[in-house]
Amino acid sequence: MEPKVVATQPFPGQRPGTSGLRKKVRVFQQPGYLENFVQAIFDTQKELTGGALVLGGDGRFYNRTAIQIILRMAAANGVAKVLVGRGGILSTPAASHLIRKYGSQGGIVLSASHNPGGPDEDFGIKFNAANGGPASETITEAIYRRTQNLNRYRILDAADLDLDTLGVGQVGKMRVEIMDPVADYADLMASLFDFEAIRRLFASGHFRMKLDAMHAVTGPYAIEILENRLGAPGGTVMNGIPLEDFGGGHPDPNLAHAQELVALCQGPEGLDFGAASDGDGDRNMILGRDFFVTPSDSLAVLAANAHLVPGYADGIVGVARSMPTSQAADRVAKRLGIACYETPTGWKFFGNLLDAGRITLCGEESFGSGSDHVREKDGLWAILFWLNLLADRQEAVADIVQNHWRRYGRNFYTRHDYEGVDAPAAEALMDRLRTLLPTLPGKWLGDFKVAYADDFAYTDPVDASRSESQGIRIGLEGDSRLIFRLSGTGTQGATLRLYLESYEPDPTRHGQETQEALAPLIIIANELAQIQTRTGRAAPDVIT
Ligand code: VG1
Ligand code: CO
Repeated sequence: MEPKVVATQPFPGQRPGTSGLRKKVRVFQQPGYLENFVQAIFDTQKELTGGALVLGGDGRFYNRTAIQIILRMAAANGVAKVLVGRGGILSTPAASHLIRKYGSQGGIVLSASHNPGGPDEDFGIKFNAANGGPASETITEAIYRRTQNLNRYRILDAADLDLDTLGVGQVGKMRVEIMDPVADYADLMASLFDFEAIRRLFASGHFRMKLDAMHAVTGPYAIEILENRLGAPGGTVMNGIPLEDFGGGHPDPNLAHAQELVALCQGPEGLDFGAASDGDGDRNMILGRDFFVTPSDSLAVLAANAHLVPGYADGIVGVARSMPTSQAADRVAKRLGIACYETPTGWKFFGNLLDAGRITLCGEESFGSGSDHVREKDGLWAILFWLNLLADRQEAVADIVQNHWRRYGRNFYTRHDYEGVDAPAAEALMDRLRTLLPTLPGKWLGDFKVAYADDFAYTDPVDASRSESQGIRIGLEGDSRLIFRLSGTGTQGATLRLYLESYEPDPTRHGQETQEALAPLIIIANELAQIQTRTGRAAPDVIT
């Protein structure tokens, strides 16, 4: 069977964003659109020729079609072996683990993460490198440049492969292994956490939890680990069957989109622990009874308690957080005497720090946390980490966090998202803020004096690569911050993200409601950026 060479033309706009290329399904369905991007991966990532590739996705609409296309293209481009999750399913963290465990030269993960799925919704594709992590900006730029001058792609004329039966198959000369998507990942989790203690917690009968898999990829992983291996009662995992349209929902684990779970955690009869994960299984939300743990606090609590978990019993070497993530973790790092890094938004910026052994834990305010066990954020890992802490400390979620605040102070934190904003208006808002920056230091904004103001730029301490324009950062005296960024994952218009943080050392003031505590900063930020006049929005679409 000879590879076919198909003539094609470049499509504009195939530059990967914060996490891969994300577009409407209809865009991906245009003849050649997916093919061009995949060919650009093969053209630039030469080690895939003759090498091994991991392939899978979050099960959303178009996942199976895309996998068949990529298999035929991989064969035509000389890939020797592809490892595919059964049914085309692989969570993002599981894909990262498989790349590392089997020493493959990279992986292709099909997902638009927390964006909705279905024929009129979103699809996405991202390339992960041999370390298991999202491709660096150097790689994504090379892929993008290649998409701009591509005039042919290679594909094999082969029949569809059965993706649902475990075992070894062939596409042309290429070997394809259909693997259990869960087993290796579940073993990895068992090697990190105290499964005995968690099993006892479930067996005690005093502990009630639910995990909302949001009809996304985490379902099979959570059922195997929580219900089969840890003995949690059947039904602990809700919405556990992956659906192509996520049941019509928005697989985004936050207070706005996981309302059923939130309700189950409320009131005197509320669950002790609630957790949720996103489309591709790399995000997590943590809830206690009547209590929401902000992802920034979660990272800080995990760092402060890591020694209680077998996989981290020897301590952690350092932590990193994305720039907009609250500074709660910094305080823990300081107390532990370990390094703390501030990186641009997106997991790809943690890869070098993890590879170089400079950090053990890292996280983002956007419901992401993870460690050096893989090179992606990992939703179920974070949930198991919390379960391990609950089993060990025998305290409620709220008590663990409130005790943490008493020890370290509380970083009040919120993010306001203005979605689907007119893109030029959003750009203009950011441009104007950029020109204001030099005038801000020393100035008073309401009752706050500006300590520093910059357009965040990052020099990777390992390879010295430079990333500019990663968000407007305004630091106020007393450790408060206002941050403005445009999303790099949306598929419609622009999304303006406003991140607000203030620090409160006084325990008698830790009980305030977050939006109230941050109200003065919210007003200042809105006035400074002229959000209402420039976007036409009186209020954010989503508050987390
Ligand atoms: C968002 C989050 C970012 C996260 C990214 C991918 O990006 O803010 O922290 O890494 O999504 O997460 P942006 O550019 O829209 O702000 V996932 O779970 O969607 O792969
Ligand atoms: Co995700």
